[in-house]
Amino acid sequence: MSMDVELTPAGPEYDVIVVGAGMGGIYGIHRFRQQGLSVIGIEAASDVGGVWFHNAYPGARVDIESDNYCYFFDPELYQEWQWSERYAAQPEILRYLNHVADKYGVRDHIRFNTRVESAVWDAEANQYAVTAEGGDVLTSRFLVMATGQLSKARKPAFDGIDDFQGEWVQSSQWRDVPLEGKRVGVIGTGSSGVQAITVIGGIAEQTYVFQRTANYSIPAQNRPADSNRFARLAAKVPDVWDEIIASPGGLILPPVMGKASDFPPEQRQAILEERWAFGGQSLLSVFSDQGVDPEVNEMVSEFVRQKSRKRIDDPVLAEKLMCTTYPIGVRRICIDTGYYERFNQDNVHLVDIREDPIERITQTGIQLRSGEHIDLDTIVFALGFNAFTGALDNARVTNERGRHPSDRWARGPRTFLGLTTCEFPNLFIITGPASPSVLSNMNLANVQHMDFVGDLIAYMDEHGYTRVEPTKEAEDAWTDHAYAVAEPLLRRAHDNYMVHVNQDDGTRVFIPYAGGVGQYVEKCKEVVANDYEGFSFK
Ligand code: FAD
Ligand code: N01
Repeated sequence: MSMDVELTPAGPEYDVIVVGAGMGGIYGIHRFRQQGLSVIGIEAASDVGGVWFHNAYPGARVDIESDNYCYFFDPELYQEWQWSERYAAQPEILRYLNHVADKYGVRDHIRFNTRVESAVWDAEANQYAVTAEGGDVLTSRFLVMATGQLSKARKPAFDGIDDFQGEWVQSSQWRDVPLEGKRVGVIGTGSSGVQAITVIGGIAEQTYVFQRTANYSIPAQNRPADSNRFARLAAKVPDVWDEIIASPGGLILPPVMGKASDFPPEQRQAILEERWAFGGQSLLSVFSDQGVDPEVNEMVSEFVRQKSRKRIDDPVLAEKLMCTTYPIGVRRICIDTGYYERFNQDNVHLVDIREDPIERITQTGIQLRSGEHIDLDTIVFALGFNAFTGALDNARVTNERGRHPSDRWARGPRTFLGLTTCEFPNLFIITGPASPSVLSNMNLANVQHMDFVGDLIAYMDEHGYTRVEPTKEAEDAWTDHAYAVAEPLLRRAHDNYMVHVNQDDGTRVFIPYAGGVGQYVEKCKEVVANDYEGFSFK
């Protein structure tokens, strides 16, 4: 097959088309090429990086330690890139991803500035016909959707937005907008908002934070990277990979301590203090029962609130910033580098839009329901994503019956291993629903999925198979298992982008796989060891 990336209307044939050139796509293209497959990547953006290309808002950085959130497949790569900070910021991560793309010659195999508009399975030819923006059609035996679970931004849909005469921007599609000396409004206080506000609050003349739901935010305890730790990890890269891939979240964290009731109150407090000092995600898994027992969870939540209140000078304001509407860990926790302290500045203002909602955007700012008007030069929307299905739906993957994957998912996603779904042969949805996905280190999640797909294609080629899809039994069993694992979790009971709610009867489906990375990887290994049990081949 031709490796020529110049496309003709008829389209050359590829073994694999990889849609998306984020962390997953970059690795997938390299991995598949390494095993001798012909591959083309198609990316809507002008360059590699995915999330780290698009989310270039001030303050964007990782929420897990950078020496875990990177590639381990080549020890030389690991050893030659020393992160400057414990939690690297977006520009450094984007530089790293560019470095990886260059080192492995990935960029030459990507068609940039090209959005996939549809991908239709041709059952007779056993191939996908992928229509790119502009009308070019490319065909491939396998379709790998590395389009990201958090890549389709939730659009701002406020009345009057078109009237605004200042500039507005979405955190997830960042472009430079005037901030210095300006009155800036930020709407949204999830991880993106918290990070952006922390930095914008130090740049803008006035910053207005429009908060609908207060979240928990924990200091990252960011600092320059520890060179001794780096040397230790770099000396044993494959072992570190083995360790993180067997862990619950796909990263090195202090261990879960057991049930809270195993410890007397003063020891519990001491453990929590230790975790606070460690920082970041570590407070989410202190006690084994904090995700299922409301009382234990409230003890951890209140510990975090007490610590957070002390960061804010004004006690009334502090209460408004405290999360009291859901238990800690139910949503992905915000990890910050000075968020609450920004509110101690006279020029950073909290606007509680739960109390006084946004009525409309005007020519000159934001009008609240009470009639109050806030004059603004710039508005930043950090409203989150149409997670899991947003980007997949946009690419209009279509089977021979004219259906799209999420047509089958009206009552919650149904997949085998969060990677494949019935009726869609040769389609792989990377870090998809019912895989650890957004609950884990997503670099690892991407790499593990791409390796699984690469091995599966090699197995098919060895056996002369041209078509693979999961059996209905395997999909049902995996979906049931994923639902059962999530059943006792507090997080299933609270609305957020990880929960699918059936409107007719209120049943709730927790979308990512909550059994942990280690358990998930064991299941994948078992499937492979049993000759890809759960898949049907032709
Ligand atoms: P993405 O990086 O989302 O890449 C998908 C690519 O597909 C994009 O470039 C997009 O343009 C392209 N694309 C989509 N649709 C099409 C189409 N139809 N045609 C062509 N191209 C298309 N995870 C962590 O584990 N730790 C973190 O610290 C962390 N921080 C994050 C910070 C932010 C601001 C965000 C938004 C997410 C963060 N995540 C984090 C989650 C993040 O999604 C993953 O870590 C990871 O970067 C995802 O990589 P990906 O390759 O799967 O997808
Ligand atoms: O999105 P979110 P995010 N009017 O959905 C508010 C990853 N990530 O981009 O809670 C007013 O969490 C909404 O309010 P409410 C990480 O996985 C990681 O921040 O619905 N407000 C909420 O405050 C994360 O989980 C990092 O009441 C509206 C906010 O917008 C995921 O990405 C950094 C509104 C959305 O929060 C998503 O995070 C960034 C409306 N109409 C992202 N609509 C790291 O730290 C929505 N909101 C690594």
